[in-house]
Amino acid sequence: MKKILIANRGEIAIRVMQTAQKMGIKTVAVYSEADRNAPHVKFADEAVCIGKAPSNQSYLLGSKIIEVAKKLHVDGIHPGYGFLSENADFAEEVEKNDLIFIGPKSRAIRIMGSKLAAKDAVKNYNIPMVPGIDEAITDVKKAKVIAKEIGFPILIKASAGGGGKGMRVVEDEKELGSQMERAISEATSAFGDGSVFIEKYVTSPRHIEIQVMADSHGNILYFFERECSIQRRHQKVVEEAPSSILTPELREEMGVAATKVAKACDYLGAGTVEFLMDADHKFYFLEMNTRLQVEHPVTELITGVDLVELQIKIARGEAMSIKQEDLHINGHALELRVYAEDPLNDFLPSVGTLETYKLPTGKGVRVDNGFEEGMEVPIYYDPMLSKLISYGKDRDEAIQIMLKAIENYYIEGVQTTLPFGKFVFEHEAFRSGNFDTHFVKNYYSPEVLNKKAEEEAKIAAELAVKQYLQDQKILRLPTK
Ligand code: MV4
Repeated sequence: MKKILIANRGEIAIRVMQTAQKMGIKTVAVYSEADRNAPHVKFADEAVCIGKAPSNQSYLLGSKIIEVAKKLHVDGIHPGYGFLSENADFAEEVEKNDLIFIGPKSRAIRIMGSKLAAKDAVKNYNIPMVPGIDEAITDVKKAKVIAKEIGFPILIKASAGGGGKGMRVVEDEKELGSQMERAISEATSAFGDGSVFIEKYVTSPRHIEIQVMADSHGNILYFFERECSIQRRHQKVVEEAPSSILTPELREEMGVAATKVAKACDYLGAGTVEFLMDADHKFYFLEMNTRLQVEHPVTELITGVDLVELQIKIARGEAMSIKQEDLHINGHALELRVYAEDPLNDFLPSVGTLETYKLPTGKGVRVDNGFEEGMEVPIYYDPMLSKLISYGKDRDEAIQIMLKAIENYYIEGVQTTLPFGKFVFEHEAFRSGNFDTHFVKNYYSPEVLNKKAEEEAKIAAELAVKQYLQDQKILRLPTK
């Protein structure tokens, strides 16, 4: 592979290009009219404008991107995350045009894109699953029988669902009929597929996912877990590796289960197997994400492996040279997603120009960034500015480094999730490791953030007064 095209923008496009560069591979960026001066365009060896700002007229135009790739004699396409990364038709089209899709085969993408197909694929592999059914259901009477068997509360899920869309918690039998109707109509309008199924509702789960890598020679490795329970409305905000609640035994059990899921769909490349973990530390397979994930850096830091490099080698047909026994967890890593969103105003996108934009640096600090000072934050795309990542010898050190890095990250012109991150990393529940997916809902409100800011301002003011009085004393000395 001599040249690859990155079908993405922002930090992930740059992240992928950095590794390509390191491997001596030339890079091609694609961009929309809104991204003409974006850092990912400047970073690439070549760059081609593919359309107007809205993503359905640019970054989602699969055929256009393939056309560019062929014209520039590209060997492979890296899709990043989001956009076309989990589009099975695109992956197939790429291969049909004699280009390499740096990712799994379209068949695996298709299977894992449907929760029911995924359940079906893994059913002979002895993977722990939440009690429930593995086929679409429309008959309320049947649903009632099943729900009683499973026991309330139950959860209705859309097979084609993602990001919590089409999910309905049902507390008791009399709500079941109406909730099922709603779930089916929501799924139909959102995904064009009204298939829903029923699972036992795990009330206070943690979200723990396993990174896997599979090559074309039959090797499948797991790169341990990421804890992603700190999320807000299905949007992750803080991730870490390792999880503070896994024992070595549990870690191995989940790792092996994850590799079996990969095997079940004949997986290739980087993938993530999501599990729920209940209060008794029992884990259940949820779904598999068939892409490189936003939070992959925390895994890179604790394993010392460049996952993008491995993706590219696998796509070239190489066998992984590492063995499972070679992989170990070293230290602890945290990630904060820095969004241009206002934590004091319901996390609404905060648009504007980055008047000041200075990244923190130092030992144990990594920033995967897609922006620079003076740039506007486009309204057309996900408002994530960067990922602030810290690495320490243990969790406490990683938290300290993260807090310092937040303090040394200077952004003016837009509101960001930096203060929210500070709130999380200072919170007792986070520090103790005793939290679940309800963390944000349970502990966060704009008031607590305001109150904290007020207290800190007060302390700062007191310190300033003290210093002033000190200075006065010193100044007076000579006149004595
Ligand atoms: C669940 C669950 C509880 N019980 N399934 C949310 C999105 C989709 N990936 C699956 N999700 C959940 N499935 C059962 N049987 C709770 C969630 C859930 C969740 C999962 C992971 C991270 C954050 C979450 C927030 C709310 C609900």
